[in-house]
Formats: sequence, C-alpha cells, structure tokens
Amino acid sequence: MSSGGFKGLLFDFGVSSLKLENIVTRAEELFSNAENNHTLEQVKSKFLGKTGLITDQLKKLKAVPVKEKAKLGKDINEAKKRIEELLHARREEITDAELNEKILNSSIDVTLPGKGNNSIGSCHPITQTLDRISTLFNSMGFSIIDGPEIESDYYNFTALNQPENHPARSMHDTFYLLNHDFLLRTHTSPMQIRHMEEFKPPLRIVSPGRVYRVDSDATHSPMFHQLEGLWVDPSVSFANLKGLMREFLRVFFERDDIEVRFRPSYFPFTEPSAEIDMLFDNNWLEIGGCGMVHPKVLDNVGINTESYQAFAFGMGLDRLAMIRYKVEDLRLFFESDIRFLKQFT
Ligand code: 2NL
Repeated sequence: MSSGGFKGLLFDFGVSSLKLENIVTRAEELFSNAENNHTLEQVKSKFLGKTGLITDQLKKLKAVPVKEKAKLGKDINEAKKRIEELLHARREEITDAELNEKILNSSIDVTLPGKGNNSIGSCHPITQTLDRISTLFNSMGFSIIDGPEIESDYYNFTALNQPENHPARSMHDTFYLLNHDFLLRTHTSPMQIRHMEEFKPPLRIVSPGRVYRVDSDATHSPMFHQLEGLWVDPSVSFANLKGLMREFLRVFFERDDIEVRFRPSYFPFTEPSAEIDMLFDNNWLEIGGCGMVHPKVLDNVGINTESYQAFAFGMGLDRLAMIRYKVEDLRLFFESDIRFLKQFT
C-alpha cells in the first residue's frame, strides 16, 4: 500500500494513490471487509464513483501517448469489469447473510392461519340467474347455445330483418369495430340465426349471454345480459308462446298467483309481436318481448315457411335479477363491491 493512502479523508480507505494492477486487489480486499451493504456502497464509490479510482484512470488516459492508449484503455476497462463482478458477488453474499440471520433470529409459527380473506367465493348473481333460467328452459326441452360477442352486421341486423335505416343501427346505439364491418352484438339473436343455418328444424333453443348497447344510467349498462328463446316446429303457435312464458315466470318467481299481460308491440324480426308484462304490487313491469318469427327471418336461414312456423322471445337477465332480488340500481351488479356480492352467496 502506498503511504499516500491515509490522508485522514473519511472514506479514503487508503486507496487514492494505487496503481491499476493493485486497484483490483485492493477493491477485492475492501469489499470483503465490508460487513453490510451501506459500507459496501461507500467502498464502491471509491472505485467506480464519479471521482473514483477507475474513473480517475480513464480521465488520465487523455494524456497518454497514442501508442499506449489502446492497451491501457483495455486494461482499465478490464479492471473496471472485474471490480463490478467482485462488487455484485459481495452484494449477494451480504444480502444472503442478512436474510439468513433474519430467518435464524425470527421464529415463525407456520401452523397459524393466514390473515387474508380465505372464504370460498360464489357465482355472481347475474350468473346465478343465467344458470337458473337456462336449467329451467332446459328442463322444458330447450338446448342451450352460446356464440361470439363480436358479430358481423349481417348476423346482428340484416338476417333479422332490421333494415338499413333502423334506429338500432345508428352509431348512437351500437358499438362498431373497425370500419363498421363488425360490432358488439346488441342481442343474442345472431347465435340463433347461426343455429338455424346449421341445424334442420324442428328446433328448440335458448341463447343466454352478454350483449352491448351505447346506453348507461341507473337502469341501463353498456354491457348487459340477455336470454333469447326460439321454437321452430310445424305447428307451434302464439298460444303455445303465451303458455310457455307464463309457466316460465311462475317457476322463476316461485309464485302461483302471477298475472301476465301480452301487450301488442313491434319488433322487426317478429310479427305479430308483444311485450310481456307482469304485475308486481299493483305495478305492471316489463319482463321482455316476444312474437311469431317474421317469415323473412325464416327465409333468410332457408326454413320453409309453408312447413314450419316459429316463435321467439327475449328477456333482460339483469332486469329479471333486479326484480327477483329487489335491486334498485343496475350498476350495483357491475361494481364488484364485495358487500353487495356477499348477499348472494
Ligand atoms: C326484448 C325483446 C325479443 C326476439 C327477441 C328473435 C330471435 C330470432 C328471431 C326472431 Cl333469431 N326473434 N328474438 C323476438 C322478440 C323479442 O326480445 O325485449 N328483449 C330484451
């Protein structure tokens, strides 16, 4: 060690006048003497810091004759690399040692129960409603079908006799993707169209799932859930439709004394069409819509309207869940507040 090392500087460690070949050895020595990361970082700055020895050497390089510059530069860089390696190794050693000491000095009772919430989860009330209704229709002979939420304009509108100028087609009501070629389905009917294209009648299906419309307030969410049903048969009638809806509502609401009303209405894809209302505490609440499938819709999927007729219906699952569970604001279903969701376990 050179005598110039100790000049009383606080963190000098006696290194200020070392030669390059000795710098690495000295670094190694001082690194292993460092007992903790704090000291180690101070030692590090003596070598690698802005005013450190290696930086110093690099600065001095400017004054070295060109002949020797390349060799010396390489040597300095190698020394630097080696010091960095030594530093990282020592850092790891210290961290490991500190962790080991921590583990040895602390006693952990691994048999204690965790602090987290380890209660068992349950299905979302909308999922429960969806499952319940699907099971119910399934028991009445309906198959449950599922399909894409991104649809083409054809399956969502055209096939369903929804003409070009229909208000539901406006940007205001529908989420379009790319350049109007694709959209988020506004109802689950597209899947029923796909099913009719693929399978020969007679058919009895329900299609539950997520649907999307540009709408948001206490009773409307941009994403909501629908369940549609379809029965294609040589002789199925509007009377059968009414009977089925009445029976469904009786079982779903678990009430034998229900009052149901079919109020004439209009849908492009059914004719005649009706809204389904149900009486709750002297108020008529709208439950969904229904009707005989429009011959144009059956034509579009190649079903012979001389041999077959069909009825269809659609209901908002969120709305049914709101009525059944007496939930005032639809948005509660989608806020994921555990205090709300816990009530449906
Ligand atoms: C409502 C009204 C309805 C349909 C949906 C339908 C499907 C096909 C053919 C014909 Cl593939 N119709 N679905 C029919 C009438 C009403 O829904 O208020 N939904 C919430």
